[in-house]
Amino acid sequence: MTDVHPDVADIADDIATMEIRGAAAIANAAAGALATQARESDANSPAAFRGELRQAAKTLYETRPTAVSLPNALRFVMADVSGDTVAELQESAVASAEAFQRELDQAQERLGEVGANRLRDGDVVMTHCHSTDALSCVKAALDQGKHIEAIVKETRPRKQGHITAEELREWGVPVTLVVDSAARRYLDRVDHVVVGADSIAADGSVINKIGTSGLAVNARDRGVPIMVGAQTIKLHPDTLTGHTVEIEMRDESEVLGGAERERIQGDPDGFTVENPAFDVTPPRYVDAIVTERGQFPPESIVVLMRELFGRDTDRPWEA
Ligand code: RUB
Repeated sequence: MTDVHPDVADIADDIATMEIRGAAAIANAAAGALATQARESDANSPAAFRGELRQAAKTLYETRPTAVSLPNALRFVMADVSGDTVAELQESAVASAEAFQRELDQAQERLGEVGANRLRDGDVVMTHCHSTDALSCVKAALDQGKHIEAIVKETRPRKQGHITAEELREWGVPVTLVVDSAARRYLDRVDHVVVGADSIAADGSVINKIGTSGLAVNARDRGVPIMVGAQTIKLHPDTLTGHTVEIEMRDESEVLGGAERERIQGDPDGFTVENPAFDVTPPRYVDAIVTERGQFPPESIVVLMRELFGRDTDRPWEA
């Protein structure tokens, strides 16, 4: 078996441990890692080079299962690798990864402009977790001169809400941080719930950070519209053929700290901790999915998915 470059192994480790997190950042890092693998390769034949690249992609693929942006990124980059010599293959892999990364940035900027059109001057948004796609909508609204305020859910257990709060404060947005269980109480002050997505299924279901579905149900109950900012790289092509999206289960240590664990586990019989990282919000709770191709009601996202992915769900890291 070929070894992956140590820098690629480090990036895979950073993704698995969430040093690098969020679907877009994971896709960007995975593409960058493939470029590193290609650039640093000392393969002595095109076949050996392709084997190394496959192994690198497999290592990256196996880090986290829910954000489809990761396999989509690997697929996109590897689809465009061509050449008859190792040098040609290296050059084309690096160019393909860089093109992918450029498109990722541009898509986020474009979807931000679309999402910003839904926000009015003076609106209050509620956020969950930390999504660069969702935040790009807020940023674009600010750039349009709108005043926006934010109620930011903490997002247990990893508290990615703190990252969101920090970023919004840097942009001058007044922020109120609340614990997750306070969300419903604050919804009557909110004009839009704005979240991101790790994957979007063919039926328009949105897979995002655990707690999104409860927030969406509450928001619907309160009549607050829910907008999902998601680049098309978040569309999950396997769901076109009936596959479901795997929900990552993370370690219980994220939920229970050392002292808490000792106290509760004084009587460990029948005691378990479950820590699902994501949940599924059915399409009926979502008002709009905002992409770089425009906004879509969730039920029609399948049209875009077919157009962009067709039956292209191959797994080049397994070839
Ligand atoms: C992050 C999360 C984000 C999406 C979208 O989960 O659920 O809402 O990944 O983010 P985690 P982005 O912190 O477990 O990776 O819009 O930046 O792609």
